[in-house]
Amino acid sequence: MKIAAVNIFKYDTAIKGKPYRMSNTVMTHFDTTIVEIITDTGLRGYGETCPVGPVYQPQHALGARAALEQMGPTLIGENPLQPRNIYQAMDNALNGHAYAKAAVDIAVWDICGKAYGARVCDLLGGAVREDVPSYYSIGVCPVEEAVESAREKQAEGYPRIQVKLGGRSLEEDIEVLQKVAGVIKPGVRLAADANRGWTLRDAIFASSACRDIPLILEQPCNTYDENRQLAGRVCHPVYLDENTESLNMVLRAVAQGVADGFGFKVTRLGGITQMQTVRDVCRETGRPMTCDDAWGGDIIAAACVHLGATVPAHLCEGVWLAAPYTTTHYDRDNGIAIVNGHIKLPEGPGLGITPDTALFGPPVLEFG
Ligand code: 0XW
Ligand code: MG
Repeated sequence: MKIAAVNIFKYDTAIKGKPYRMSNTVMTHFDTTIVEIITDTGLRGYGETCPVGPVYQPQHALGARAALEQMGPTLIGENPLQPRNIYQAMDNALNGHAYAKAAVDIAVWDICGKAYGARVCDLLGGAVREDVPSYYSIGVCPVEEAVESAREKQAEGYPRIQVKLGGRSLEEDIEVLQKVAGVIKPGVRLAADANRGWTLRDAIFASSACRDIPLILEQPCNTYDENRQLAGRVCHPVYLDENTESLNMVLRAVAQGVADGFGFKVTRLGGITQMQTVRDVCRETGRPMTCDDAWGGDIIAAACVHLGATVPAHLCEGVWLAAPYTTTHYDRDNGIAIVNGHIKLPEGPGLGITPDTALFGPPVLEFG
């Protein structure tokens, strides 16, 4: 089988309800990039990358499309049933830009599943559950709103609540954490995510003020070195998110004891091929992990759910989806949804969804 054509689409997804606020950015809509790979047998596979604006992380939408423009021609004629070789072809064409390569990689795994008549999760070693736990992320907001949202989302069945912090006074962050913790039900997990917004001082103060609350601190400070300096100075486990841009960073964070767990983004790490390895590193080293992406529609959601379904239960901290915050499904009949805080694995083959490309308008780039 050979890749005969590659189409790249750009699509703007609106946010439902209020803007989504994090320590360093406020989002009202998202610019996502979709990759369609067409094979010489007529099979089509879909991938997506949506770095949630240009500030959350160094990866951004314009960069993704520029990288895909650079790599597109070299994909033509390659065998899509060989994800590692496709990765090598991309690496030969462009250094870095894993988040753009991820969209191609996801599309290639979709094709593999369709060609072999298997679900992506089964190609990844097999699902350990069909109903994958999700978690709800409460944006930076006033304390009453955060408490109400935490109550509501637990009542809906979410087994984990993530509270966004940072970008305002530390006193307000601490109050939000303490009040939200006051309504967390037994068995529900709590994550405090400052999205790089805290100084070392803030993280140490906040952790000490909340020392009796069972929570994890997600990406409290900006740089890897700052987060490294938290070791032994905070009362809570520290998870890395934004700093994990490659398998090498994950290995380093584990070896140096910087990360007790991870909030992973599939595309930032380079796609399904890379996440499979990272998942196995976490299994070997006992690091809990999430299988999320920064944003995106049904294609990314499907990739995250297939991966999340293969993470051992004691390490699976959930799969975050943008679905509750957006209005559109690319696959109207079979879109990925959260019900009772959990996500049903789509039935295959491949990713198990069929995007309606008419939604995206004409491709912005075409190869082949
Ligand atoms: C909650 N998320 C998975 C969605 C936003 O893009 C940020 C991210 C995170 O955990 O940082
Ligand atoms: Mg995070």
